[in-house]
Amino acid sequence: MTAPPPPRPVLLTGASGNLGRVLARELAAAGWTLRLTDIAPFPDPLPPRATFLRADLNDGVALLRQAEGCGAILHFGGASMERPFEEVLGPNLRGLNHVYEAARRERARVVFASSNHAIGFHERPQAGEPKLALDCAFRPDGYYGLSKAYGELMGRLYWDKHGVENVNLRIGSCFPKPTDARMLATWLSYPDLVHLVVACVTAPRTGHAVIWACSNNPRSFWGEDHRERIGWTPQDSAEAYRAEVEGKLGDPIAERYQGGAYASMGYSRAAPAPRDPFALA
Ligand code: 15L
Repeated sequence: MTAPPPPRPVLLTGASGNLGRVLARELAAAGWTLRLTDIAPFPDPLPPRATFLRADLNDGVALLRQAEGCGAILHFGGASMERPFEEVLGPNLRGLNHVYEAARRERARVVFASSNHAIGFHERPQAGEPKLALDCAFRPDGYYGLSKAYGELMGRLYWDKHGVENVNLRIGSCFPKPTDARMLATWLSYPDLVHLVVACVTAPRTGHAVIWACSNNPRSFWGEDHRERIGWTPQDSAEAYRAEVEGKLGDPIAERYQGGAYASMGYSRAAPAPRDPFALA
């Protein structure tokens, strides 16, 4: 990483989760001063210059205190997969508002871990069809995806009304390596994630931006986005793992939609939906 550390500390929510731990380790190694927080204990030795506070995202006062003096908030906390509505509500909706209120007070930039599940009920593009555009409709594939759509819209609101800059990362599948055929499109490597977050924080101006956060995968479902604004070019590609995973398919509903298994989870239509989203079937 070449960019110098940001001048003000950076708050990272969800620090004890898989992506939080990667970011905490790598950003601290790059000389960043981090304030870490999570509802779960931090499982690793505390990196240099970092502090950790165990707190619930529902606790707005704790979040405001943690954010004091910070120049950016990396919001990776909250439910990170499909959960019942009541379990999503507190951390992902109320908690998100606490993050944005803290950002407004500190004039901090928010980097929000959104998800492909905000648009998971878009069909996968077939050969020759265009990739999904950034301004496509939100088509969440569950309560988790719905909370991510809400999070992106809150970013839109806080930029329009309060000038709080925010970058919304529609993360595909961020794991050490792809584990099924869908991830040939959606995989985001850990190094590409770290460079993306660095670019989000160090870019001179972002406004309200949205990024399709996957590696340089030729089979990606997604088209253009705001990456030029932040100066990010992913370096890895899922194609290197094609032979390992291309036979690993899901059920027909999962294979039809971009969100994969999240789309088929609890699916109760009597017949599959028509391809035209406006058809009444
Ligand atoms: C996500 O948003 C989840 O956090 C992650 O666990 C994966 O399920 C990923 O999406 C995915 O779509 O593969």
